[in-house]
Amino acid sequence: MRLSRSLVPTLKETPAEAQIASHRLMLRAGLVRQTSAGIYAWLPAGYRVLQNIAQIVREEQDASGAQEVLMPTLQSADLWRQSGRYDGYGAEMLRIKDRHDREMLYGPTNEEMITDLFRQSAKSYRQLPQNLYHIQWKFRDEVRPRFGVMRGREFLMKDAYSFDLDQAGAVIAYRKMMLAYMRTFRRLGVQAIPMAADTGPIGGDLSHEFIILAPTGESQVYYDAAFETIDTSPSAFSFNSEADLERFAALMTTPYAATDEKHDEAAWAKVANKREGRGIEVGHIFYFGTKYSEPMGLKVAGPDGSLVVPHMGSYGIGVSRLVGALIEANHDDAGIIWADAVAPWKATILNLKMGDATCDGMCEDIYAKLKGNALYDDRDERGGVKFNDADLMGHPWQIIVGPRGAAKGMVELKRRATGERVELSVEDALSRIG
Ligand code: 5CA
Repeated sequence: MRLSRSLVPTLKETPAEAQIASHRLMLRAGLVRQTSAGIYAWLPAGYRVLQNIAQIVREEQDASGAQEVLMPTLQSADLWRQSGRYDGYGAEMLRIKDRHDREMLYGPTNEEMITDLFRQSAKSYRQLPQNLYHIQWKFRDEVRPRFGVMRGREFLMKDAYSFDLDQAGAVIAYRKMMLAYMRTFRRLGVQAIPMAADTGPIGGDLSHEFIILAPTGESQVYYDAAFETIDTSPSAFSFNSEADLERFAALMTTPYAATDEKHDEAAWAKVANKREGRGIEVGHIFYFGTKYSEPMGLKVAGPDGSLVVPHMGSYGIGVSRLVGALIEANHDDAGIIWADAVAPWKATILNLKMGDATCDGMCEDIYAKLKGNALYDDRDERGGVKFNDADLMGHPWQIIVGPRGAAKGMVELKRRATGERVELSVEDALSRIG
């Protein structure tokens, strides 16, 4: 993209309404704009990051064997009456009436809808197990939406729902998701810690939150350094081996890990390699047995012909929250530091002398070679402005083209994360970027 013709409205001033670094930086780097309290429009750079994160989440869900679907945002109140959650959900649920006075709601989560879809077509135990997920907008009328996209009212979630014949099967599904989550967060470039959690309105008796470490996170977390060295790669654990999954789950749930509220000083004292930090909840997984399948009448024919009520779990990742959380985890005084895997563009090209035939020619050449993976700063601005905006926006690589270097066929390549700058030929710079 050419910056001169893009809607990337960077701000020099710090917006007064933003209390935390990621919110400030998301506004300053032109990623999002608030349209109503807790509701955001995603501008081109922000939307690219959101899609990159969603794509990594999708690939790891698919690798675990889950199937992608897309359910609507609007749901019928009747379905929620069947599960018994409609009245209890309270003011967080946005309730709507259509022109026929039918009660609808903007989905805060999809347990009811997926259970309904599944009961319409699953008839036999032979169709189990299955896991279905979607990446869809949710609405929760939070009392105090804050911190930008981290606690919004409308937000993008990946939610998966597993169906198994019995509890033993559901536990395997749960472990698969835990493994998929660890791989997802690793690819996003952050350390995630699974922590035993309360189940809240989703219900059930087995639940883990996934907390990623970020110096400005909302909660204080205490954990065993063992988490940092667990190899979660496909060579270490296979989704198809129950023994692997059991070994993995033990590695993930045995070492000490707790947030403030559940911290146990006595147990903590026994941890050899203590780690402490701040954390942000970016995922939450639940096993809740027949909490929805039973009241909603989901039954399949079991192996002996009698009807069986499937056991279910649900598994969420806050996709839009992750954009803020990744910035909390990786930024400095100058701005965002994107990991290569999620950056809106791999590189930015800074033309320090627009109108200079050599600089312009070299920039156009690099821009064409990077095939859509670069943001070309072709604005008629001073170098200082371009440097500051490039640091603010956090592109992993900056290719700096000035008249002196260009005359020799050289550019400067800067790595945002380290600040390292080297002078290279165009060819060498492009091969470094890869
Ligand atoms: N049905 C279950 C699992 S699919 C569920 O809804 N779980 S949840 O309530 O824990 O939400 C899943 C994830 O969505 C959370 O871990 C969090 O990362 C994200 N999330 C929840 N509320 C918000 C919010 N108000 N703004 C942004 N992200 C949110």
